[in-house]
Formats: sequence, C-alpha cells, structure tokens
Amino acid sequence: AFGWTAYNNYTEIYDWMDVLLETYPTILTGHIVGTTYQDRPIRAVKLSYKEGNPTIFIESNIHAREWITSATATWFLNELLTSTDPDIQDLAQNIDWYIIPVFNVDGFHYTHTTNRLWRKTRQNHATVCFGTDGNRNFDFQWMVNNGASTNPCSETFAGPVPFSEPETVALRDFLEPLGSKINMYLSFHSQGQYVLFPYGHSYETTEYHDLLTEVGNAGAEGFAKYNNTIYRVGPTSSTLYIASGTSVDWAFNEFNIPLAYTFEFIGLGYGFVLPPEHILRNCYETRDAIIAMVARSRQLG
Ligand code: 0X9
Ligand code: ZN
Repeated sequence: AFGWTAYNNYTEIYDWMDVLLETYPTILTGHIVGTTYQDRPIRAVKLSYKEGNPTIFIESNIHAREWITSATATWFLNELLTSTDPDIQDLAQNIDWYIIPVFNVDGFHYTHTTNRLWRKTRQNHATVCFGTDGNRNFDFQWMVNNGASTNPCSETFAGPVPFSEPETVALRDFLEPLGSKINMYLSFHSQGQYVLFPYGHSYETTEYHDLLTEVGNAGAEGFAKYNNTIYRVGPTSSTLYIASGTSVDWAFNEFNIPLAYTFEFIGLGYGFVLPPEHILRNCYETRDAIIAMVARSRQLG
C-alpha cells in the first residue's frame, strides 16, 4: 500500500495521484507538465479550494537520487488534503498549490531499476555519457562562473545549450502562463540542511535579499521545531557553492517571484540514501518550515 514508511517508485506515486484525483475532484486537478526524453509524463497536481488565493509552486526530484524529496512532496500533498491541524487546513484553503512530486521521471525510474545514485536526466548528447543536470540547464546565466560543466560525463553537465532537455522545456512552458501568479517557488533537494535562495550563479545579492533572508530564517526555525534540526539560510552562491542555470534562479528572474527557495533536506550521514525510517521526520520538519515561512511572509505583507 502507498505510504511513507518506504520509498515509492514513479508508477506507485502516479497511481496514488490518480486515486487522489478521483477522491477530491472538486479540490484537485491533474496536469501533464510535459513528457520526458523516454516518453514518460511529468505530472503535477493543483490543489485549490477557492478563487483568488496566492500560489505556491513545489518542484521536487529534479535530481533523481534525492528520493526523500518526492516522499516529502507526496506526504505534504496528502497532509493538505487530510489534516485536521488548523495550520494545515489554513494552508490548504487559503493558498493554491502546484506540486510536481517527481520532475526527473526518467532519472528517478533509473535510480529504482539500475543505479541508485543517478542524478541527471537520461538523454544522451552523442557521447559515451548520458544525462544532463536539469538544475544547470535553465536559461538564466547558463554556464557562467564555472557553476556547471561542459563535460557530458560530469554530474553537473549543463547540457549542450540551455533548455536542451525535454523536461526543462516542459517546466518552462508550463510556467510561462502561470509564473507571474506564483508567490513562492520551492525546489526540493537533498541533502545538507539548507534553505537557499538566489542567486546561485554569482555572489551579487538580489533586490529581495532582506525579504528572502527573513522568510528563509523563519523556514529554518520551522525545520528546527520538531527535532532541533539545524538548517543554514542564505544565497546558494555564498552559503553552498556557485551553481548556474538552476530552476529557482531562472523562475525567480523570469517571473519576478519574490520568494524562491531551494531546500536541501537531511542526509543524516547517509547522503542521498536516507533510510526510509527517517522519511516522516523530514516530512514533519518540512511541514513546520512551510507553515512558518507562510506565516512570516503574511506578516511582512
Ligand atoms: O547543486 C545543486 O543543484 C543543488 N544541490 S544538490 O546537492 N541537491 O545537487 C543546489 C542548488 C541550489 N541552487 C539554486 N537553486 N540556485
Ligand atoms: Zn539536488
């Protein structure tokens, strides 16, 4: 049965999404973001109780091996639909949510069948190596400042050109009519315990730096609530490393989204292979982080 005591593969996640769509037909709508290189659908759900809500967009598992991200995204979606906690019911009823639980479907499938530690997409650009780092393939400051690699065998291969991957093209085209309505964009990753925000490609700070810091700090307080888990907060470049052509930086810039974050969840020393008994802890921590970030952003208007 579907749940959060073990990790689920993409067909299990998609079958569960179908059940949700049948169970909550007035609240949920299913969307096909696009199709992967290997012809799998990239699916999203939109949760909306009413007209006129602000919008939060969650993109998860762009990196294939980061299984805790789709586990957490699906748990959070389930929570929005079923929780009796007033804070969660408030989030469900007064925010519109778009959630892509598994963005890199081909890569995710490959981690379940062949190589648990695969990161990239599965398209081959006429070399011996497969795959592009989806989170280096977006057309914002693509390939600048050594924040990605031109080597197709590298884990951070940026692709031969920006938007060389059908997956990143799909997200671009899906966001085009929607992006300017998004108030908060969240990209789920593992691991390292960080709340990161633009920019990744340079140390230059953005016009939203103070707001991003305030709301990011609230997120870290939320992550700490359940079990004292310490998250560091700051721009990707100065807090983690230089990364160019990422989805968050692209969406932030393209649609002027004031609140755009990357979460790097817990690894607990296990790296990307977080044992399933730690899934729920990460879910609770992420729930508390999102509650806190929404509360702080409402206070700040
Ligand atoms: O390098 C990455 O893409 C992310 N770290 S990971 O270990 N999950 O691969 C960090 C990306 C964060 N940066 C931006 N979104 N700018
Ligand atoms: Zn990642």
